[in-house]
Amino acid sequence: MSTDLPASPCVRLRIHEAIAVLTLDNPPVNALGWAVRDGLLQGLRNAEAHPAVHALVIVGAGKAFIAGADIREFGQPPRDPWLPAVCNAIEACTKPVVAAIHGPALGGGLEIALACHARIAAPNAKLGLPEVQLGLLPGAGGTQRASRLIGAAAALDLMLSGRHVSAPEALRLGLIDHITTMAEDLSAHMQAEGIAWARHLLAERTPPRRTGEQAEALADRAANQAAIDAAKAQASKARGLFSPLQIVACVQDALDLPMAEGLIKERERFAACLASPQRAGLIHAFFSERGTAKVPEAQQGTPRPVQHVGVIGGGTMGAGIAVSLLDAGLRVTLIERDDTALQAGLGRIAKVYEGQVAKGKLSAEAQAEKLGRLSLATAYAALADADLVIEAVFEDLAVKQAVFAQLQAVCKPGAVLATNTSYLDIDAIAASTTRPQDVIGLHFFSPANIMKLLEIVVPAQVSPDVVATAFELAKRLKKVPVRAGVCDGFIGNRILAVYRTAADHMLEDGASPYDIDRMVKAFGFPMGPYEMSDLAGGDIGWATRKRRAATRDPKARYVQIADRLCERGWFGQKTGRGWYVYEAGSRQGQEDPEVLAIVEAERQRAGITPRAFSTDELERRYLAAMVNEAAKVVAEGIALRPLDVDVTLLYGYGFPRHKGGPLHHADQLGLARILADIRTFAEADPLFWRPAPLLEQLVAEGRQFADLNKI
Ligand code: T1G
Ligand code: NAD
Repeated sequence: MSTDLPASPCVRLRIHEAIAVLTLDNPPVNALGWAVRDGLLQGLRNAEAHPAVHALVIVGAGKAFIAGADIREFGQPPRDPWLPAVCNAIEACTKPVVAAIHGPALGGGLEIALACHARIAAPNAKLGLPEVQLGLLPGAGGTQRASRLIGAAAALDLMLSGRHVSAPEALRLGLIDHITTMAEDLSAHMQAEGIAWARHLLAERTPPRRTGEQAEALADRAANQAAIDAAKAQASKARGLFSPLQIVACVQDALDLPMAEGLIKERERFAACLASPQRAGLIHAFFSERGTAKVPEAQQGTPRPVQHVGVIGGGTMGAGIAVSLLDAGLRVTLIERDDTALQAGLGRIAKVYEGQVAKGKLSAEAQAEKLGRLSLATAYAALADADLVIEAVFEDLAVKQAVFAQLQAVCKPGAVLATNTSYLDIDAIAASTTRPQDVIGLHFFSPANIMKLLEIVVPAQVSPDVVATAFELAKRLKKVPVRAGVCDGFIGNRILAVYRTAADHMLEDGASPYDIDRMVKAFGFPMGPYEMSDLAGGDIGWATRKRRAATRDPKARYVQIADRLCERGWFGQKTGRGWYVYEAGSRQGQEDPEVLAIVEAERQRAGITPRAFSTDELERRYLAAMVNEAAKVVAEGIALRPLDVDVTLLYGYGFPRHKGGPLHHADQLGLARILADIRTFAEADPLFWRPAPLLEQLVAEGRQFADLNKI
């Protein structure tokens, strides 16, 4: 027999024969927004005071336990009750409280569970403290309770990696006490399992076991201190990230201080993280990467079924794309020009899996299963029943149009025809076929089986179904999709070309390529433009510059330094030298005085007297060029919103995630300052530094790029 007690919009309270069940119901992930916190605290108080209640169970409705604090509330004025107060009330409850977990129990969600006196989980549970990924730390007692329950090493691993652990690992760690069976309606199932576990505790007369009072895991002081010292050393290397070191300091407190004091210190450090611009940048990245898939065509179109995918060209990209498709469980047919090239393509694919097996990341059975779904052919007829084909042949319009001519002849009606071109005009490729409505751009990034970004390039005549199919495919490949319009270089490569040109201008005007790379790395990128060129191969950029020579504005400044290196065959890592010199087999480049000599000679040829650049000026010019071109890309609709540019640079070009992307960062710096910089730089080069009208408009109206990010 069960009785309902007064509840709140997001929290139901029902008594089942002496066991009170608090069900959190705040779709989609039961985030702990104000109403949930308030309802939970009220419910807890009501149940604790109710004479017929002997124990409590907390469970989530729907597919999740609790995915944490409501991230949308950060940066808003805080409202009582605060989550720490709710957790402390649960822990202090005089009656046993059981957390019955299914699906995600993350951040504040796991902190709620840690404050409970017992935790049981379904086999699909995912537990974690991922706050570091948002520039925060577990600020509702998580740093103190997790350390006391599982020890410093395990707690630090969870909090510094932000990874989600499975139920079996959580049991091994001591995060949970029991794993239940699986069921269709897991919320109802976990309610029943929770009630059973509470009855078991009552039968055992087990008093509430308060995590904050646990001491065993921290008993071995030396071992815990060693773990903290190791984590501190690691966190100090985290390229300027703020919250990791705060997390380590909290765990040190857990080892040194009584619980109450540790909680106070945790709150102080949480507030410091909250105030850090890194929090805003990382939360912007969190919601932006979830926003890029919200495109008009996703509403208008219906994805077509995709099971069999053809890949034309088994080179660097074709092979990586094939691996990505096989990893997603799809059937793949690889087409190459001839058997030799086909075997080379197969070799590239097989090499990826051999590497994974060798590292123990893939079993031989799984390797065989994936390769079992791969077919090879030189005849396009093999694609007659393909649902989708991705072309990744040489970057030459005529070669690609010839491929599409063959595809339109053999592929079934409704098959999606995609190109992986980096720069070419996809409208021209589509127009060369009789089925332009089926042609789309799927621009993967190298290595295609690793890089998460996928630019989905939407030509003029494509049908919404085909765009919807592309976004559905991106989800299956676990890629972060960004919708892009057709232009030279789409979103990412177009903006890259401009900030790279700004770097070349600074280089010719007196800056060292090595200082520029150092500045870019200090800013937070994994590498600078010249290191990046050496990694990707200077010959690719050279081919692009040659292709563009015919249409380049004769009035535009053109720096020839890179051409001088390419004329010498100095393409970078693949030739042992480029902007840097590479010892055989090493990817670590050494600065090259011969390159500096070539630069100096080019300055003389161009009649330029070199001048000094401060690191600040290098950074301001590099960023201003990026933001100015990005504003043009948004204004032209090549990118739907500024967040699409941010996600593209974050996932495809190494823009530091804690800065949120170039346009979020520009808002943080102040658009007026950036526009003023551009106008200053334009005095010497008005053509390159023509301010983007959108940037001028936003500054004039006192608005930001963020105002254009309506999802
Ligand atoms: N707050 C607000 N919205 C959230 C949310 C959250 N915590 N988690 C998810 N959403 C939204 C998301 O934006 C999307 O919305 C929808 O839910 C589905 O999410 C005090 C400080 C849980 C593993 O970091 O990792 O607690 O786009 O598309 O792939 O110490 O969401 O549909 O409008 O990602 O199935 C810590 C964040 C918070 C977990 C589900 N918690 N979430 O993945 O769906 S900080 C987190 C996730 C904290 C305390 C601290 C994932 C997921 P929309 P989704 P999914
Ligand atoms: P690649 O030279 O490594 O591979 C191209 C492959 O296509 C070769 O194996 C070649 O044999 C094959 N091929 C050529 N013509 C063919 C035809 N008619 N039929 C079947 N196969 C044919 O080149 P890549 O680096 O893989 O680039 C492929 C495409 O991907 C290009 O459009 C390029 O711009 C684009 N892309 C490259 C990168 C990158 O970083 N390399 C990144 C994104 C996109």
